[in-house]
Amino acid sequence: MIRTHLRLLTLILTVFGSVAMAQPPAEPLSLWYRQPARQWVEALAVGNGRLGAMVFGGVAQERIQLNEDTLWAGGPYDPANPDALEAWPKVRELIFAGRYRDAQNLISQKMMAKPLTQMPYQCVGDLSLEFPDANGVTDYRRDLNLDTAVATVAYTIDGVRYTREVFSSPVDQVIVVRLKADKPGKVAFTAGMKTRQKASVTVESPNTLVMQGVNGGASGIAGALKYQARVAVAAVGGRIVPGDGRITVTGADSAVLLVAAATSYKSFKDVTGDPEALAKETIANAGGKSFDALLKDHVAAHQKLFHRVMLDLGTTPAAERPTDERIRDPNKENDPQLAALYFQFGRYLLISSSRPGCQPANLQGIWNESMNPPWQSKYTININTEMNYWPAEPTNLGECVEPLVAMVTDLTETGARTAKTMYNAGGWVTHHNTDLWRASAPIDGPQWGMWPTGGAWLCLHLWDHYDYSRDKEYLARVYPAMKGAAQFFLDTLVEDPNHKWLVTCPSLSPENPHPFGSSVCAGPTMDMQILRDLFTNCIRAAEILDVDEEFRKRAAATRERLAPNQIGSAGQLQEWLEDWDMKAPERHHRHVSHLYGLYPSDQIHVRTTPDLAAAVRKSLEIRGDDATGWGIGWRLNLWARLHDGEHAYKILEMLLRPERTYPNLFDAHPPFQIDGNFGGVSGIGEMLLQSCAGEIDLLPALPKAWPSGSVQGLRARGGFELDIQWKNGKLVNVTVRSLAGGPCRLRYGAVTRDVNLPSGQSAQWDGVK
Ligand code: FUC
Repeated sequence: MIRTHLRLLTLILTVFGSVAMAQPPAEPLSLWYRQPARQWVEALAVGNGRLGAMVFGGVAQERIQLNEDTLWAGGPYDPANPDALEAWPKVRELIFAGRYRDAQNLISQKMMAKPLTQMPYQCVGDLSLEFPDANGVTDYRRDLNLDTAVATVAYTIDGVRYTREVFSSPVDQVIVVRLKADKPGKVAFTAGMKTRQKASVTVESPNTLVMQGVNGGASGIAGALKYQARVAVAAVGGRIVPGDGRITVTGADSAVLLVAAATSYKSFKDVTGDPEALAKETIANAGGKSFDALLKDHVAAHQKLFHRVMLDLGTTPAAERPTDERIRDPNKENDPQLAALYFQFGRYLLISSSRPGCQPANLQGIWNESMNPPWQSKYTININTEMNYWPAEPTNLGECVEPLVAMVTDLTETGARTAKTMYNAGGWVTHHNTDLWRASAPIDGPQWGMWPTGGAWLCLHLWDHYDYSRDKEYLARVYPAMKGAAQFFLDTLVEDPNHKWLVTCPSLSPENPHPFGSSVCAGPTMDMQILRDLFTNCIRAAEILDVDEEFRKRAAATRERLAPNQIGSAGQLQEWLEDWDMKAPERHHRHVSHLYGLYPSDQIHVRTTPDLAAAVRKSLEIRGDDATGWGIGWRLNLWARLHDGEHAYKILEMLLRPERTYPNLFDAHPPFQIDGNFGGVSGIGEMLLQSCAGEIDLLPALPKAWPSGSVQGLRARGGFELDIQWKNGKLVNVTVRSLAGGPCRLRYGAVTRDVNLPSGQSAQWDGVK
């Protein structure tokens, strides 16, 4: 209704005004703008998990910046430092003697990776399209339709309506660009490519641009990859004229460009692929299909995942405005649809950056224009990579976890080498980062890198994928990786002389300095929580698979001896073994690592451990609400888990402000880092449904700002799918469908309902009794 009125108003203004103003796109799940992107964080992202593009939408010149997810610097390498083994006992002695700075210095000299930094994720380059007609533009709009995963640019010049559509097909493995005009013979442009890689651009007559190159080295590791990108141009009507590194089209009715790219990367230890053959074959296959068929297959593959969850938080007139205006000004008008759009945009990003068979979503997903991006756009696994995958299971995108599982499987190999070389331990270990080559040794410097618990945290995702699907064959496949992660700690945990608990050492509470001139310490709270989960999940898995009785006993006995969660003198949850929190130099630190126990874990829960939950609340209050993008994202999930909907909403509003969200809805750390987008999605999900501590909690943190709404298709542990509807702040109805068969307990406030459903069946509840 509101939409119709506004359209009418715009139409009247258009007719009586001098310049035609673009109207909002028909699909409400769209990002849209009235001007081309001037900077990268205004451009629109498309991706098929492997091939990414940023579409700028210029009128005189289109820039389509390209990525391929295996184009990183370097080649296979092993950074584990053999000097570590000898230094390790000494480091432990220094830490237990309270000589933290000395320990840090020794780690710096003897235990860090060689080289000290990992390899950067890089870009392929740009496809540029230059257009002869660019003056007198009216009615300009560019948009990204999240429902179809197509970016569109449209404008009028001299009465001719020009349209440009771009999508990255997961089916045909090409980026497709179609240019058309609503009058015959009006499509004309020159296509070219450029890059900062060591590469050449040539034309293969009659119609193909070929960029051919090699990746660079970094930190002394030589580049070992070849790559190739090909752009095949086809036109209806008109002429295609090949030139020197450029292809010109004139007088066409429409044109379609197919972009393929590949590298020689086969795995972290094998770079013998043939990018030319791959790119050629891909273009040949896609070229055999019509544009309509390419589009239809692309949309179907996207919607198979995207359509599983629908979210309605209400719509106000603010939803008609261009996306950049809504972000710039989110608080002036009540705009609940912006949160729904952000939620679905995050799901769109996960689908577009992490499909089975691809690399996992890195710090920027797959979208990066730089040769040495911030933090190399790697996999930072002391929060960022995990946060990328927080929404995967609850928002019904379980398939998107596959690349992460595959990466963990690789890490069991490289991490076993690191465990042996550095610690002479069994199992496998990964420190706070990894890259395309699955490097697993501590990097950057002891105060960030000397943290052995990254791989153990990743294993939570392996377990969660089982817990949400109850797929036992899958569990059998990933169990060895989980067991290997646990094995490393069974071999390396040490008794702390003070309390006689078993602790990690050396380690740190991610990146947060304690009061003694370092962050290096023994047994930080987060490590203990992660290991408690790891051992618990290994034991559960071994029981389900009926294997490894001895190992189970050992894991259980070790778990009992881990340092417990402790409440400190300020009533806070202690971040370290000792009560150092109030003396630590960075009290408002962005990381909230020790609160892992509340989220993503459920060791701490408002219902089952109220005292510890109150201590988490205290810690959060001390830390403060403001942080980097992902720091805010984590706080959002934590406040939701504390069942404080108003506080969670306040944090969500902070995330949606221009300081934390760019015009193209990418999260601003700043700079762009995709984890905040994903943390935002899971946080919105946690406000509506929580599946933890043995129950499915409905609307546990519903804010007043969303009085009525509905969500369909959220997932819960045990293999359940739920549709929830609420009105005036109260649950109206929930439908729970069982996908795996078995019991669950639904909770709405103080009321619970036990349901036991055979697979494929559903039940309804109104939350009253
Ligand atoms: C961690 C964070 C930084 C940044 C980097 C990629 O080191 O502390 O804020 O997100 O990862």
